[in-house]
Amino acid sequence: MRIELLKNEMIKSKADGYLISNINNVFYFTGFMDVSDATLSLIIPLDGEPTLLVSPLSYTAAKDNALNCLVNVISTEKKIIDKLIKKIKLNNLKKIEFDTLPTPMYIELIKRLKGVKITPNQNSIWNLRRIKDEQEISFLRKASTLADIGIKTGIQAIKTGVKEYEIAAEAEYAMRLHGSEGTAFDTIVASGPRSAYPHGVSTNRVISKGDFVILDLGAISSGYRSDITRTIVVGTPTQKQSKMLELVSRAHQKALECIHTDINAQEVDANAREVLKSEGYGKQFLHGLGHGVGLDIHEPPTLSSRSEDILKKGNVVIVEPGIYIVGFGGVRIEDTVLVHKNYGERLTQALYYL
Ligand SMILES: [Mn+2]
Repeated sequence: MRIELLKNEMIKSKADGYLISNINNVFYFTGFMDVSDATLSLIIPLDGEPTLLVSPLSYTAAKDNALNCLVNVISTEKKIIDKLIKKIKLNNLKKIEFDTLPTPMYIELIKRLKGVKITPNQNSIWNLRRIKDEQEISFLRKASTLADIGIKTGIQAIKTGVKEYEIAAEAEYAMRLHGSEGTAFDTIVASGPRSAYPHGVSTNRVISKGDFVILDLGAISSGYRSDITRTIVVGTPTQKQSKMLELVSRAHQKALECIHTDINAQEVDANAREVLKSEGYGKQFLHGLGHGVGLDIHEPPTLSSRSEDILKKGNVVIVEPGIYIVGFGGVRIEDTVLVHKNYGERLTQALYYL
């Protein structure tokens, strides 16, 4: 079914073949997930059966799990290229599109396939992947529930004297215990002045009274990723801290209220940004409002001031406004959100303040 939809995209761009090397794309079209550093290739001729080329170590798993394609075992990268060239010639393909290719492979293909046009076209696949179907939405719901468990557990572990990585460990363990296939990305526990780093990772810094603590994490379910951030203050917040928390939650709420089908992503960003700007914190909101999520943690559509995307029913996006003050600290509130016709539904549901 998904392969047929990709073939429709190929017809639109006048391609007669599509070459996939990204493991998440292979999973999307065949249901087979290879290891993250796998060299593999799925070739889809417009007329003809798709063939998946995998390494000997992945062969049995691919045979058992890959649907809608033949599976061939290929022992080296050189042999993948030889086999691809054979298939391309056999099917007489003249315009092949691809998602991504290792540079040596691309150069080799160009060199040996004179007269064949080989061009990147990721949009064909993103046009499909950016709209989630019912099954994908159920996996994203599960991943979001697991992230809620992680955030609650992590927040309970926050107290003075504890190290950031200990909080990350507790949160990750809880998600794993409830069935997460891993973490959606490296868990961030950024405390004190480090909370002003938007990508703060987790260090051995010891939590102390008065710290902001940003906890940003995600889970994986059936390959699909979730993302949530909560910020807390250890002890009683100062007036400035309370103000920052309140503003960011208002910006977050504002974004959720305006999300619906056919709104420009740019407008959602602008609405949330305006809340922070109006109180003098516009410059401290360092990044875009958010991005799509699914098998990858960053996908289209993008919610930012430069985005040309338009939201559609079935998009799943991250909404993550924040304020970052160098040397002082930061606040971010983030949820994974499903776009409906008339509203945005929070799939991650932990309370803003716990
Ligand atoms: Mn996040």
